[in-house]
Amino acid sequence: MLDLPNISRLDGIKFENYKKVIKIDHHPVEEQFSEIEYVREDASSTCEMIIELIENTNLKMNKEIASNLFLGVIADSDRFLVPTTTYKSLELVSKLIKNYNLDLMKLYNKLYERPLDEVKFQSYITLNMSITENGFGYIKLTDDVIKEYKVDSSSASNMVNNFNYIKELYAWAFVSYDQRQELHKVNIRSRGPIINEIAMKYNGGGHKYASGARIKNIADIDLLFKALDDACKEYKENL
Ligand SMILES: [Mn+2]
Repeated sequence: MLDLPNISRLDGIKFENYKKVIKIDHHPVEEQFSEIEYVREDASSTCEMIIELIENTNLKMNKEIASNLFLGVIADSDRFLVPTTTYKSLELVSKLIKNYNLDLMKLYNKLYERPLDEVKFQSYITLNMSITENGFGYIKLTDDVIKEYKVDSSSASNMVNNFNYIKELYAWAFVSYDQRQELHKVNIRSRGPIINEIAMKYNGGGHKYASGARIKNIADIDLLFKALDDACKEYKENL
């Protein structure tokens, strides 16, 4: 299990089907769910931990593995924008690029190319997001809108990082409905207020500035928004 602080955030596979589980993660510890847990909160990405692990053991590395780990570091550290980024993160990646002659252009194209519909959907969010006077931005994305822009509900989650460094925003949350699991998925980001403690109260959690929550009862969404808005207010007052 990679990059996962609690089982409730696991998607797609059944945990019970596996005899042995190893967790490698860089989120603040929330629960222990496997025999071996290797967690380092100071790592900017989970893949950075794996690169180091391979370097210090006789585990194998080749160009394909190096390429995938490179993509993992870039995606998970949000291009080295997360506050846990250090010279070490860049050094580990730098060695991969050198030793395996990675074609960055090709890899970035693979990671960042996206359909025009998704870009239009991002514009829709920008135009329709509500922003409070305390600097909290939020939007509830309905199935109709998601259908209209021909994206899926996970596209909304992927887009949340693109709203960083907006002057009027300290924290922002996007909500979409997950039909399969019958719950509302909330993706939250911040560039000031601590949000993971708030998200943990709503079946979620994550990093200080990047968290998620899963909500069954629709009334809880407004309670979560209120708590996030209060956190923005407090942050703004102490700037
Ligand atoms: Mn991560």
